[in-house]
Amino acid sequence: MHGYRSDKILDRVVPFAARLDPVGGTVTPQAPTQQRHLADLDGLFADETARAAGAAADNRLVYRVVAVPIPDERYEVPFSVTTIEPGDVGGELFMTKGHVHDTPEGEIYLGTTGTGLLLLHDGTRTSWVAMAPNVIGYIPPGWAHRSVNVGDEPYGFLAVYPGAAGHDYDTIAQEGIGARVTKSPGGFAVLDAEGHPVPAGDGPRP
Ligand code: PAN
Ligand code: ZN
Repeated sequence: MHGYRSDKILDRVVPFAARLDPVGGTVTPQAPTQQRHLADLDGLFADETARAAGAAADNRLVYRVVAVPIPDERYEVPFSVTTIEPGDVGGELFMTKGHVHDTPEGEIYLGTTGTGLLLLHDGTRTSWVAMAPNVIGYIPPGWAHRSVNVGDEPYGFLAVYPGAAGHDYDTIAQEGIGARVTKSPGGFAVLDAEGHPVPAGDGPRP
């Protein structure tokens, strides 16, 4: 029995309800939207020449993140909706930058629209899970994660994570995430650095 806590640090956000609009890809109330266009994604795709040409031509929006106004602070549980547009750069499907959490906190994704893929890497092993509306993807502690739109319509998902997680983008930028996802006649292919298919994750192994 610990009783109630009155620490100031626990009083940053008062109780509230948020509303998810899965079609619009928003949550309300919301903080300023983050947008990532081709021009913001230098070095992300294998074909940097095609990325730069696309940025110079129409600079398409690749993805955006709409978050509720909950601070990224210890004890909070921020959440946001990411929408990745359909498309590709030189055959490599539109994706997020991807990151690993600074502290090895896990995370939960809930698919809301379209079809996507949650790509995971722990520095040695690479895995992925197929995402769709009402599918819950689990990101275990310590696994880097990136999302990819593998369909013809926007892929949206709700992400919920511990506020102390922190976001490290440099590790993936320098070392990759173990696989790339490309268009293929069957839909998409998840290939490692040697061009071998990476099998999908086969479920929880507690
Ligand atoms: C997500 C991601 C979001 C955008 O909310 O931050 O999908 O991807 P990048 O952060 O890799 O650009 C999440 O995993 N938060 O921890
Ligand atoms: Zn994350």
